Amino acid sequence: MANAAEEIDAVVVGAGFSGLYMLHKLREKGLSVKVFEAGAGIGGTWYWNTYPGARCDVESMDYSYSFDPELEQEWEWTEKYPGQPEILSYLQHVADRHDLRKDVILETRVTHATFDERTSRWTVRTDQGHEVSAQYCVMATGCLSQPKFPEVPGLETFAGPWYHTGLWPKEGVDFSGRRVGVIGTGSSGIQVIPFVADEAADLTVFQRTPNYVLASFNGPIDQDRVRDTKANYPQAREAARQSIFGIAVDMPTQSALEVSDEERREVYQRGWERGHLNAILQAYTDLIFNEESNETAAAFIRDQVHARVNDPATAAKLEPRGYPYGTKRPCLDTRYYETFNRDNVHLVDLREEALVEITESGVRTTAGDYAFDTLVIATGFDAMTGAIQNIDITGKDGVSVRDKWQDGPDTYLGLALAGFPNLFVITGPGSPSVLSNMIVSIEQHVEWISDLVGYMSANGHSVIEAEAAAEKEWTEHVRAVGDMTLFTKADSYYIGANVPGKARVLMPYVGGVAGYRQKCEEVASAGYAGFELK
Ligand code: NA7
Repeated sequence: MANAAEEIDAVVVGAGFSGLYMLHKLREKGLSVKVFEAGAGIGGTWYWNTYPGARCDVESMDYSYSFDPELEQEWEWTEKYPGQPEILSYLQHVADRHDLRKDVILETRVTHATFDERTSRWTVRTDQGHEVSAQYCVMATGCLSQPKFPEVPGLETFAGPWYHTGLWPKEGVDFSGRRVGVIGTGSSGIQVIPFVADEAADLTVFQRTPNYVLASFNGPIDQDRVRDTKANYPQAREAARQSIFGIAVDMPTQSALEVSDEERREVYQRGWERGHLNAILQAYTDLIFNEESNETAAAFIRDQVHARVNDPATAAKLEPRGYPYGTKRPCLDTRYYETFNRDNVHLVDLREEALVEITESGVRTTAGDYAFDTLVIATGFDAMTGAIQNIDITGKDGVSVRDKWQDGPDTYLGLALAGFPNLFVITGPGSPSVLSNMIVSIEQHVEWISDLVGYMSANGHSVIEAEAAAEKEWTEHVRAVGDMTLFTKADSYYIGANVPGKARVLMPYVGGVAGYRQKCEEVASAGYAGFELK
């Protein structure tokens, strides 16, 4: 308890991929660092999301740190797409290998971070009574870490157990013989549903928006791919850094409308069989810019739903419609659509009958009552800003991040906020973040921040703050680039549409990982242009 105002160099909030690497890099710079982590273990997303079927939708060979060449050679992934237990063991291995755990304080939630203008230091307080004074404060709080619940009333009145996918009990859940309701069909829902269906007596899925779900073709990892990648890891990493989404793919040269229907179908079929999140989305230059082009891919995916679901009426409900493909996070599945061919699985379309409330015995929609023993809440997260705004962060002149972000999360490069000196956000709004391979973006941010810290000490600076004009210009650029795409056409968490009252603004930067990295490098080589250093 209570290390009253202990003085250290840096506080890092969160011990997932970003917090652990930030700790490692700041230590290398000779800083004293403390990491506060709310979970009882390290791992962030991969600590919390332990529901059956939890899996990353970026391939194993691409979803790992690049900073430790020996580690990337030694570590053996077993499947094409890494499952949650494997990613968590990887992170635990990294923490042990780099002796990171000794500076991580678990089961401790940061509640307040307050900038003291007199000393130019952050006072950070936790729910366990810590009070730490630090020169730097880094929010490594994750983009999808603040769980969101259905907005309808009554969850607390439900008599049976209920589980949010993002807060899954570590001891697991036994669904056998139970009548189960699952609310939500984003990645978490579509991953957990086949596993619940295997065990439950009866499963009802409540779907509000049907997703574009691609088959993952997951399985044992291809050893040729492993050998090739390991033989060329530096080049493979560099190709990822110089890509749009942080995953190297062959870049298209044609519009979807420039080719014949037959050729396009063959290309989409090959993309489909590749079992990859971006294989279809990046098959043509304009799928994310032009609705007519996008519709060609959307229609192809709809056909796949009908090929996999036996009952045409159920398939019609599962067909993704009403928004362009790729503008909400598409999903990769294992057995999702086929699960609806089981006799014990039912689908409720919430666009036909809206959710009204959760009752003591189950779920009420405008069409009637459904009785359940157990509920699974797969309704996602208050993405990108939720975890940061959950902390009382107060900068200069007593202004809080919550106040500042009321009309949308303005940042400079998604890394820094005017009015909040020496505070950094890893993969924050205004950076590629959730629209990229998170590990590639995390490494870039962490390295940029640690280089900056090195630059400051080498040049005798102790305070850095984003200039308001630079922040405004960057935020306008982020929105302008977003407006050139179809991303604003869907009610997605990318634009805050999944949280009532949240500003409707496209939060991730869609200008691409490579261009963004170049901008950050230019800013740094110009002596941190757009920042004021003291
Ligand atoms: P997502 O992708 O935000 O999905 C949440 C799902 O829950 C989605 O189908 C939502 O429907 C649904 N939802 C949310 N609120 C409600 C209410 N009130 N009523 C009914 N349905 C609701 O979160 P996930 O956890 O699945 O995935 C998050 C990310 O993790 C994913 O993108 C990957 O990057 C990994 P909606 O679409 O909003 O109509």
